Amino acid sequence: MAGTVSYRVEDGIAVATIDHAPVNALSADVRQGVQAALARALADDAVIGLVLEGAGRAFVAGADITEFGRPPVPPALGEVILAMQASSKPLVAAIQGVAFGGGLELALGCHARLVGPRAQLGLPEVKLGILPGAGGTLRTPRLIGADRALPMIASGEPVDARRAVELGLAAALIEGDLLAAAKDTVRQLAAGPLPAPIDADRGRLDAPGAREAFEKAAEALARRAAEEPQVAAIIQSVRNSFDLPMPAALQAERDFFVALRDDPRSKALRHVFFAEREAARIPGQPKDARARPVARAAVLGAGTMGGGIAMNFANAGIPVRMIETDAEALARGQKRIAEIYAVSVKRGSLTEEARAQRLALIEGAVGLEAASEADLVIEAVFEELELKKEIFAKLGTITKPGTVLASNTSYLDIDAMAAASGRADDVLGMHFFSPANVMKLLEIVRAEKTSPTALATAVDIARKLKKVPVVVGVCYGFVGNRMLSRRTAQAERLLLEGASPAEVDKALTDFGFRMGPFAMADLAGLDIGWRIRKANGTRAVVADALCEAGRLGQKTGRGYYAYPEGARTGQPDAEVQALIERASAAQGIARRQISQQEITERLIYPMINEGARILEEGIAARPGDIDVVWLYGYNWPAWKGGPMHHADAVGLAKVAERLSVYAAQTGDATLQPAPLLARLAAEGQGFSALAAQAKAA
Ligand code: TC6
Repeated sequence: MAGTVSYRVEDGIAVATIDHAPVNALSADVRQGVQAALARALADDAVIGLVLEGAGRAFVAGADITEFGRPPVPPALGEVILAMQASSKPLVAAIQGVAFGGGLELALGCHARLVGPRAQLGLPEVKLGILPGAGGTLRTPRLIGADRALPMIASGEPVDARRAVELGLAAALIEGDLLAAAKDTVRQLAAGPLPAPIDADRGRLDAPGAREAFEKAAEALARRAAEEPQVAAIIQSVRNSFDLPMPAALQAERDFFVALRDDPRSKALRHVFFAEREAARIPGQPKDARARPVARAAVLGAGTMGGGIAMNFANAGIPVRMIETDAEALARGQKRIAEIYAVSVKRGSLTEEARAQRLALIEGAVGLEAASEADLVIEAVFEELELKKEIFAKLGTITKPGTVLASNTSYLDIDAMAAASGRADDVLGMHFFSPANVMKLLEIVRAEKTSPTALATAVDIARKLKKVPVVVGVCYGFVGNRMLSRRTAQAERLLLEGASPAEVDKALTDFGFRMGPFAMADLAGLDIGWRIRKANGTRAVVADALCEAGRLGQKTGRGYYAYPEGARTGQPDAEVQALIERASAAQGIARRQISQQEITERLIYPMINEGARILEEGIAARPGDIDVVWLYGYNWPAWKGGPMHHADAVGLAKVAERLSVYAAQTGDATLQPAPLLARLAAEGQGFSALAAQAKAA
């Protein structure tokens, strides 16, 4: 028997323990092990039944996702479950932790399920672009009703132990000795006629009104089903449980599973799953680096960003001081936070009690000295390097030794701030994305002298704030904004060459972004970029002209689009078109019709090219880190896996070839394929080859 499933007999009852760290995923040897344990229990006349349990934190976290890209190794999970259902002796699942996906399906192959207080049961496959492929869409409806099963499978959200019992997924919640209770259940079941397995009767499918209730639940998912193929397949498969005999329904479910698993969209979602976890490993970090505790934090600046950052701490239950230079600015910031929480209460996503608790955790203060007791200070003042250096110099003297000093700058040089502080090892960047209380990405910028302890502290606190941290190096704009600036430049250039703002935006929304760059700029305010360009002495002729004309975006009712009477969706504006045409003429650019394909490639490929430079310079450690930045900081469509994964899916040779064409066409040397991109393309490799190398190292 495989070593990942151990087998023992206690008091005439067999106990099979799945022990396959870290999460007992159902790899081939686990499936073989369960099958062998069952055969052994059946063959032993002294054994009356079998308990299936998981070692460690998880019962079984599901299929082994790493196996999905490889040739299948028997037995398939579905076969194991059918063999379990055919057992002549009772099988009981003792679920102490997560039973997800194939793990829950395995448990549904048993005659009974008992849960411990920390159990979580769920079918999260939808999040990976697939559906439960071993009977989950068919057995869950029989057990708990199709109208309840469908939302559970389509959301992928787990239920806790109590809810699992309420729903009928599990027989009982055991607060005490779970294994002893499971053995008792085996004894009880062995004493009477063996209960029929789930497949043997239609269960709740035949309850009065079951079909109508299911169709109503399906209707509520119509919009998602149109966009996400796995949701459409889930609905159809659950419907099959009414309409098809079990063997045919199982086959149809399996066919859906295989087709979805092999779809590039699921591959992208699986890539994201692993990239996010890989990003948590900090390259070059010594093993003994420990995070310092952060009992209190301070945020400098009560603007939109500072306020959003302070809210993160309050939401995580950590006291935070929000510090301003004058009482008025502080009051404005506090008012804004109170308003945001009030909206959450009104929407029902926050209780009145939680609102009061959170507000109480944010203490307003005036003057930098108020930061002196904090364990972590995050500076979120104006983007002016001199001002920031001054602040860091003061922080270096007034804060306790070991206090982590972070800047939320989007672009500026953290090394310069570190030098000014006089204690560079405590300094790093913590770059939040707007709105800071919502967006999950946190770029953690490791400066030249940042200590492993400071870095570990920042990553640890990021997790406590429920952010997705990605460690990056110092450069202008770090990973996200540096790549974004390439896209922004091309978007502007495309306007001058003949595209309209609406055409550019449509290319990106068709690609899968929720918003195009110009609609986004209008929402954020055009003056942000204008201020940065002025500080850098750079220009963007169309954007600058719009700002000079007072068109600052939605807040002024006019930007790239017109927003009559506070409309939130912009309308094309002839004045903007005329302004762009004048700018083209002034630059001597002949306007032409530009295809959507060219627009899309010219927005996306230069970003990929910049990503290659970022990798080459070591600013990001792995291509997956860049993907995580784009997914969680800029709403890159998850089913396209991030820019670097997308590049691999397209093929680097094609990306390099198109970039060369556009470089020649526009005379823009930055569009020339970056050396790393050119090399990988010539070798027929993808960025994923680098990921594999990084992992091996
Ligand atoms: C399915 O079941 C389909 C069935 C149809 C069959 C026909 N496979 O998240 P963590 C690794 S689809 C392989 O950091 P946590 C993970 O990569 C599957 N590996 O820990 C990481 O490895 P690393 C449906 C997996 O405590 C380590 O485990 N199931 C799998 O915060 C720890 O993970 C799911 O979608 C896996 N299935 O959370 C469940 N799961 O250390 C997905 C985890 O080398 N998993 N790993 O980086 C989860 O939701 C969470 O991992 C968790 C543990 C709640 C199980």
